[in-house]
Amino acid sequence: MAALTKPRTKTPDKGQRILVVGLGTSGYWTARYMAQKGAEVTVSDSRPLSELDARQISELKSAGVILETGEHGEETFSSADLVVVSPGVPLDMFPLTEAYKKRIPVVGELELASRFIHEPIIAVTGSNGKSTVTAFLGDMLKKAGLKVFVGGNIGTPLMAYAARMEKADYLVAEVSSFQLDTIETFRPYISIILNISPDHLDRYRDYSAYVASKLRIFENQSAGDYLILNDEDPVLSEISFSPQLHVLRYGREGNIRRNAHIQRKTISCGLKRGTEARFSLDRFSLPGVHNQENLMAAILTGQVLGIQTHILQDAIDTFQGLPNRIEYVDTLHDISFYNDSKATNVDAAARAIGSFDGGLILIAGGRHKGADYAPLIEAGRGRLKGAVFLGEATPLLARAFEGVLPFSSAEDMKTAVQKAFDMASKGDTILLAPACSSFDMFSDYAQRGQAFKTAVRSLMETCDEQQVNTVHESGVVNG
Ligand code: UMA
Ligand code: ADP
Repeated sequence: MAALTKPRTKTPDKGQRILVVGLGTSGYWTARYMAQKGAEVTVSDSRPLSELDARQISELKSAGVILETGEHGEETFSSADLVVVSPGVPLDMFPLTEAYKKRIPVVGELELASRFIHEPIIAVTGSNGKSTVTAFLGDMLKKAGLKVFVGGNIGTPLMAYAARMEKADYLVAEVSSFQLDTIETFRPYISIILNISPDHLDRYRDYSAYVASKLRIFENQSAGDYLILNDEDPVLSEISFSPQLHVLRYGREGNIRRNAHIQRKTISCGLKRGTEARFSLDRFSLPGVHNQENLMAAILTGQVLGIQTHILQDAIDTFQGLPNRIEYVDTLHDISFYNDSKATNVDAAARAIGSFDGGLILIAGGRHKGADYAPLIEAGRGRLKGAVFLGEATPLLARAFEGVLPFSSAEDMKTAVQKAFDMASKGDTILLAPACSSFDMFSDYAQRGQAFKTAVRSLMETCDEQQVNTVHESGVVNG
């Protein structure tokens, strides 16, 4: 990946030529706000005009924004004073490389937005669990009577908050590695790193480059700021930090340096030794140990903000989770269906598998992201009894599962659900946990999750009692 130029970027002056690369939601809000601020804004998107949002195009044109569509022009990049890239734009893409050569500052939407935001930011990163924790924090802060903006990678860019001149008490921002690649001064009040495991290896040079990107979340934090991290994560537990930073650590097992741990369905959590409060997990509705880990990060955040223990407990008791994350769909003839379409990497899918006791049929596959599938087999020992693969990653998954357990492949989601059902017996669970991105067959993970739910519904309409009696018993994963 090309190195980013480091000269400090100024916030826009009147007439400053700002090039916004990509017209998704990040690009739209950036172009809109920068034009409003008096900059000369150009938006460049590689997609043809016909594929872009007509309403946004007309609004931006009225605001004087120049549009370049269908390709990125070299001259457009080399004549800008500042280039603002959308997170999905690869940083080694031509002609962005020409901007680096000319030492034109290149930043991302998150970086630029944060320069206009004066309220404290709680930033959540990690390979998995970001959206769940971000949404939980949003609910928790609202329960505490605080005004909160919830955005970033979860959906609404921080630039929208800046442009709309909102005034929240806190911003809760889900932050991706793509966004962290293009920060310079972004400084959260509280940073949370939930875990780091292989992901996006199709974009990064190697795993260490991806890890380095995640760790940038705290690079500008200093005295008075907080970093909350998962102390059981092999990467995170080994890092040393500036003594000015308040570092709070959590893990399932308790130890002397951890501020939070779990014991018999109770989380014990405190900013200082001897001040721990206890939180019951009896009414926490999210499945899996990983969600209990997520909760520790969120409770520590609540304690930093001084939120009362009974409000934190209420947030735990009432949070319903997000769709497409080990979401219960339905049960047909005593066979349950769960949708974890958001398990777009191997660790998330392995954690989903590990959340069930046994009798599990896995539906996995999609666009391969470069990771090894062996952890799925490890998590599946004693749990998985079969699998159905679909999408581009099918041959790679088949190679990994060969000789380990029965599997088949499917052309589409409807067939995958039918084949999984054919493998299942009463009491079993069918779990969609793809371990891959969805972009080979769907527009995103949500559409893939919807396709799964639709396939389950259609199976329910067509299936009769007869079918379930004909299914055979398969063995569980062995060896
Ligand atoms: N484009 C170009 N040139 C390129 C590549 C893309 O012009 O070389 C254009 C595309 O044609 C498209 C636009 O860029 O029109 C899309 O930009 P984008 O992909 O950055 O999309 P946004 O709509 O701005 O969404 C981004 C995040 N997308 C990505 O990181 C890929 C959204 O996260 C995020 O919600 C949003 O900003 C608000 O912050 C999505 C995501 O998949 C959900 N994130 C990844 C993940 O969670 O794993 C990191
Ligand atoms: P992200 O925004 O990081 O993608 P989500 O909350 O959307 O995170 O969850 C994505 C996937 O990761 C889901 O399959 C979910 O079940 C799983 N997951 C959630 N928390 C964790 C965690 N702490 N460790 C591993 N997987 C997790």
